[in-house]
This record gives sequence, C-alpha cells and structure tokens, in this order.
Amino acid sequence: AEAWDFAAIQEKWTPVWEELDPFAAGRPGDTRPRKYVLDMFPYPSGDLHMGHAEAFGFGDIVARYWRQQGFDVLHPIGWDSFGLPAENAAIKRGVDPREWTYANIAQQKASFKTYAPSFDWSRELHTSDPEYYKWNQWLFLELFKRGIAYRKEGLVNWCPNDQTVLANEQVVDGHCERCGFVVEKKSLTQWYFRVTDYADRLLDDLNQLEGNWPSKVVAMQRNWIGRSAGADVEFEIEGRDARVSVFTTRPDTLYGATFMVVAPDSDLAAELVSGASAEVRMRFQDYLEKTQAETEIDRLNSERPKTGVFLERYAVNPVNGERLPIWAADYVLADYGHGAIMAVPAHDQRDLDFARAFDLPVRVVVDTNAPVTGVIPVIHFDEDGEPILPEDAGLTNPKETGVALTGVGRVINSGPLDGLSKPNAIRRAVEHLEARGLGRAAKNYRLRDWLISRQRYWGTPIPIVHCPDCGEVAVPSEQLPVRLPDAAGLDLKPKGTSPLGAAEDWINVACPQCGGPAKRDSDTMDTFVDSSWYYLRFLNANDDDRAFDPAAAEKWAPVDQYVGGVEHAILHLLYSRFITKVLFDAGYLGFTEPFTSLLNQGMVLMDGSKMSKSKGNLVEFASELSAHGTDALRVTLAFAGPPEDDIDWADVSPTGSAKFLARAWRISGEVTSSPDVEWKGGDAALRRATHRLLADAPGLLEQFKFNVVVARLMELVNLTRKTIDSGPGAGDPAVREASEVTAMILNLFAPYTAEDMWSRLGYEPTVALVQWRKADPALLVEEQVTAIVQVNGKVRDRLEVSPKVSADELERLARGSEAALRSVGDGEIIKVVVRAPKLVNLIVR
Ligand code: ANZ
Ligand code: ZN
Repeated sequence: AEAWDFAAIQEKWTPVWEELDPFAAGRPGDTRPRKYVLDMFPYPSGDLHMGHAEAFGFGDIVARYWRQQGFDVLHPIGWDSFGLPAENAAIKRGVDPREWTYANIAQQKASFKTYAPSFDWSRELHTSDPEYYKWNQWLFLELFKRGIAYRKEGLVNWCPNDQTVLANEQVVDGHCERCGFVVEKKSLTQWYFRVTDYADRLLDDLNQLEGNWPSKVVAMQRNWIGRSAGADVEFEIEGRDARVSVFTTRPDTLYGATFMVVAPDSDLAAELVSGASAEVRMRFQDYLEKTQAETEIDRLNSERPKTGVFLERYAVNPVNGERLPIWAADYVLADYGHGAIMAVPAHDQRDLDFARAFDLPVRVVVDTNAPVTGVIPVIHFDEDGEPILPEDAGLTNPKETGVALTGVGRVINSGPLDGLSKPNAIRRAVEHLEARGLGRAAKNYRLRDWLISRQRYWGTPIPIVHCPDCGEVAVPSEQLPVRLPDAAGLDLKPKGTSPLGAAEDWINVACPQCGGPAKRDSDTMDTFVDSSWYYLRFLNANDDDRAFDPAAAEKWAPVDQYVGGVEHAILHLLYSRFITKVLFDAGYLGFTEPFTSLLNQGMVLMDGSKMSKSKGNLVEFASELSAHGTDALRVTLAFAGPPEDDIDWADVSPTGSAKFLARAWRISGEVTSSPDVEWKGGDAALRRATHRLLADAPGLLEQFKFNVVVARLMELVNLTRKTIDSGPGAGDPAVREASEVTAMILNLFAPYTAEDMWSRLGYEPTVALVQWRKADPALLVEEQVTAIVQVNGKVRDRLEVSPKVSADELERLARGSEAALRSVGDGEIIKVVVRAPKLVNLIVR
C-alpha cells in the first residue's frame, strides 16, 4: 500500500505554493471583507523554537480559518531585530551585530518556509533595516513635536552588567530582566515618553477589551497603571514658607494623623534636614545611603522592620492644628504621590509598625465595629488620644495589638466628620479642605513615564541634535533616517555611555537650525518603541514615503486577532496601546485600541518544567520538524489541549498525530467516486457526522477550541474508515464528501497533507482557498429511534427519541405518555425499568 510520506509531500507542495502565492492580501479589486491576524513577531536570537511553533501554529489556524470563511486575510511576518541580545552575542563572539542578526533571520525564515504558516511574505520587515527605523525616528519626532517625548534628569534603573538603563518594567524583583544582576539607581539625563498623560485612557479603554482579551491580561494592565483615588492635603511646616502636600487615599482619617513621613531620597527630606543638628544630619546621611542601595521591592516589603530618622521638624495638621513630628523613612517612596505622607497609624499597617517601633502616638478615628447603617456608637478618648474602650466594645487598641483597623465603619473623634461612613467622610473632608484651599480630590498612578533612552549600539538612533545655541533640535525629515554608523571600529562593550559617542564622524554634525557645530544624540531607543507600531507598518511595508498609510489603516486595522506570549502582557501591549492613542490624537488613526482580540498561548514544557539548554531538556524545533514533519508537529500542538494551557512535550505524541494524518490521507486515495458525484444517495450516518462537524467547527474555532476540532476530525476519519471497510464501501458518495471535508478542515492544522488529499481527490491547488462548506440543515436534524413504553410488560406506546436519550429523560417521556397513563389508571407505579434508548417498563400495582 502507498505510504503517507511527509517529506515527499512537503517537497511536492512547497514550490507549488511559492508559485501560486495564495496568501498575498489586499490584491487590487478584492472586495471581500477583511481580517487582520497577527502573531507577535519573533526576535532573531537563533533558530525558531517550540514556543514559536506553537504560537505561529495557532495564529495560522485563525488566519486560514477566516480565509475559508470568505475574508481577505492579512497575515504578515517580520522580525523584531534590534536589541541587546544581538549586541551581547556580538561582543562575546566578536562578530558584527548586524551579521549575527541577519544570519539568524535567514535561518528562522527558512524554518518558517518549511513550517508553512500562511504569511503574506511581500510585507516582510525587519526593525533593524534603515527602511524601518527611518519611520521609528519619524514616530519619535511626532512625539517630540507634541511634547510627548522629553528629556529629564532623574534616577534611573541601571543594570551594572549590561551597563544600560532599564525601564521599571524590565526590573523583575529588583533584578535585570535580561541578565539577572541586581539593578542599581543612577542619575542620568534621559529621553522619556509621557505615557502617564494617557493613564486614564489606558485604563478606561480596557473596558472595550474585556471579554476579547484574557481577563488576566486586562487585570495586569489595570494593576500596572495602578490608579488610586483620594486627596492631596497641604500641611504647614514650622519654619518653612511653602506648605507640603501629601497624597492620601483616606482623607476620612485626617484627624488620626499623628506624624508625617517623607522619603529619605526626596528633595524635601534634604531640605528639611538641613536645619537639623549635626548629629541628626549625619544619621540622616547614613540612612539616605542605605536607602539608595535598596530596591523598590525591598522598600515596599511590609514584612521588613521599620527604620527611620526624626528630622527635628514639625508639620501642622490642617484640620486640628496639631503638631506632627516629621520623620524620614524608606517605606515612603520619593516618586509616588508627593514623596511625603500623613501617617495614620491606627488605620494603616505600615504606619502602625512605624509608630510602634518609635513609640509614636496612635489614635483611632474609625470605629470599625460600628454598623455602617443604623445607630452611631460613641467612643471616648483619654488625653493621650488613646480610646477608652467599654469592656464589651470589642474595638481593639492597635498600639497594643499591632493590628491596624483597616476595615470600614463610622468616623469618631474627628469633629465635623464624626458619625459619617467612609465615603461620606471622604467627601466631607475633601469639601472642607477645598473650601479652605488646603487640599483637593486627587488621583495617583503607579505608572511612570516611559524611559526610552538606551546607551547601546544596536537600536534606532534618536534623531535629535544637541546644539550649544539652539538646544535640542529635531533632525529634519529629509535627513532621515539617521543611519547607524558601522559597528567596525566601535567598542560595543557596555561602559555607561553609548558606543555611538565614540563614532567621531557620525556624532559631530552641523546644527540643522543654525549650522554651528553640534552633536547627535548618542543614545538609541528602547526596542519596545519599534514594536509599538509595527502592526501599522505591515499595511504598507514597502512604502518609502510614509510610516503607514492612514487609508490602509482604515481598511485593515485594528488587528482582529493578536497571538502571542503572556510575557508581553504588560509592556509591549501597554506601549502599543499608548502609541495607538497618540496616533489617534494626531489624526492618523480612527481607532484607539490596536488589538481587538488577544490569544495568549501557553508554554511548551518538558517534564513539567521550562525547557532550557542548561537543564538539558531542550526540545529543538528543527529536530522535531525533521523527525515528524510540519503537519504532525502542528496537529500535535493543536491537539494537546486548550491553546491557553501549557503543553508538556513529554505527554504528547507526534507519532500518534502522524498516524492520524496517514489514516486521513489514505482514505483520500481510496475514494472511487468522481468529484461530480451526487451526494444525496450517500450513507446517511456518515453524511450526518460530516455535516455536524461543518456546523460545529466554526463556533469551536472562534472560541479557540482547536483541540476539540482535531478530536472531532479524528472521529470523522474513523467513521469514514468504518464506512469503507464494513459499510457501503469506498465508492459511496458520503465517503468522498467526508474526505473532502476532512481535507478542507485539515488545511487549518496540516496544510501539506490537506493539499495532497485535495489533489488525490481530483482538485487543483489550493485547498487553502476553498470556501467553508455550508452544513445542510436537513442533515443536522438528529436521527430518531423508536422506544417502546410498556405497562406491566404490555406494549402501550411508541416514542420517537434521540439514540442518545438519557435514561432519566426517557423515563420522563414515558411517564408523560397518555396511552401509558390511561393503562396505569388508578394504579401506583412502584418500579420503572429503563433501557435507553429502546424500552421503558412501568410496573404498576
Ligand atoms: C493616610 C492613610 C490612612 C493612608 C490610611 C492609607 C490608609 P495607594 O493605594 O497605593 O495609592 N502613600 C502615599 N504616598 C506614598 C509614598 N510616596 N510612598 C509610600 N506610601 C505612600 O496608596 C496610597 C496610600 O499610600 C496613601 O494613603 C498614603 O497613606 C500612602 F488609613 O494616607 B494613606
Ligand atoms: Zn544650533
């Protein structure tokens, strides 16, 4: 018998597809509705790996599906080819980062060609091409023009190993995301994008995405932006003209403030301590140095014992005129809110820990036992502000228990706020403050502006010239791109300043404004800038006149289906969303969210853990591909489980997938009826199964239940085999129909086998453009069988039921039968015998 030979089939169809070019999107005159399916583009760090095989396999199922549903589908591919790994590899091996990068792209491209995702290759792009980064520079200047790109000096996260700045997002638990070194703080002048101006919109627009993005990702975005609502409150400082603002989410607890804390590394702390005694100044200096060595994670860790220095200064509580000692402590961060807080130890755990460590007063101002509705209890306090608790009140004293009262209740001991519930007290307190000009409602965000400067070589040069007379001058658009100078002769080793600074011929230029001697900006852009808008470049990837065509964006964008790893759940998606909003505001786009629907594939594991070279459990894509072939690999990945779940490669069976494909393929060669055979006379059961699958698969695919569709295809193939071997045989029209539908649906998972089946069934390529067959409604009506209803063994009725009817359902139907009931009469049914779907016997006494 013939054998399914994946290598031969791959070899046969690759050149045919190459010739046909069936996946070019947006051909002139094409009036079909459109879909845009995008996989997160790969980083060329070596060959493709199993993670790529999975993600691109899933993306391709979606793209191929929409094509068969009659859409003109844009499914492009490119490379995210700037970035640190290329540079580090280049340093290690002494090769040019450009050569290293493009050699890897060539290798990945060759693997893709074998793996057969249905890409429109004519739109291929590489972010490290001048044709791409020219427009990345254009984008930068658009932001610069609008004041969204700006430079400031500030403390930045610094990786001492990579010698480069890291965005907050690239610091994981205080360590460099890439190399794992402990991140330090360093003061540098850097370029930032004002993403914080978009915080509210980035947050509010998440509502649009809910339901179409994994809820986990939506939650992570929300968290990252971290909006909290409260008030800014101004405190007088003794011996200082200007007041100090603090941000609080609990203005209802203002009367419970017993001290103030400022961040040691804030300008305010430095100023306040300057008037203190020499001893305190020294202690403060020590403390400041310790604080600067700490990571933000450490500082926010509530488990750490509280430390701090009293600055010998006092603030005045605006609501009751009380003197509050001012401390510096590391648990207050310099760059959140105003870098200073009012401490309310009775109701905030961190403040309570601090108060207990330094014996500061604790005053309860919310009775957390009081019902929020109904009677208002009264609590009295002694001169020290400690509550005098009735024996049975149950309200504990935080200073003694060490547990802050963080729950809701009624405000007490707070003058005009007494008796109010939390939301009302907050409203009232803010009104009071506003009326006296001492505060206002305020919001705060965890989100920081996006630091985009990198002191590295392999990235997009920042298109700015620094002129001693004119300042920061944009490179005129006709001079773009600012090309990267050759790496040859440059020392790429990280040293804290950009290697580009040493490229004498490149860095020294005439100021575009005054013509005087000036210098180029020597930093390159964070590669997250490159990937924030690449989805737009695909729309007209070869256009030399503009970054993207707004008319094409109108037609194709936003992306209907985005597919990629959850590791990009925060950064990449946030930045793309931000840039999309900026381009919307600039009038280039008519939409504000780039990715309408998002699918995060799980990870491919081995024996339950992440694969890595060092663990020796790496499953190489290339070797799996040559061992099992494209189709078996793709089917295995799709069949392993829901696409969001991790796949353990130790638990799956590519050989099982190959057997299934061989079975399906063999049938296509056995079919003896001709393509124009009349379906009608075909085997009813097989036809019903075929049409049931045609009807069910679209819904399943649109919910990403790829594994279920593969399982259903396996069932169909088995039934087809049965029909051939022990039914009406290979000449039955239903066998041809089933085999054709199998090929049509297999196109999503196993394109080579599907194409070969299609050809064996007598058709021209390509099955990829065959339109989804409509299920025949007549064949979707379920087959019925006759069930007999007996009373005491005598046949009384016959019911038409589904062959899959449950025993309970059949009993219910029998008990409802009029004929049976007539026969039961006044008798009592004492027992029911059910043999679904054939028989029910009612035993009556
Ligand atoms: C008084 C108070 C009373 C507070 C109370 C909380 C509970 P989120 O929700 O994260 O925005 N805070 C303000 N600025 C801070 C800074 N720079 N570093 C550390 N903590 C800071 O937290 C806001 C709350 O965190 C603010 O409300 C403030 O403490 C503190 F029963 O003010 B609160
Ligand atoms: Zn100038």
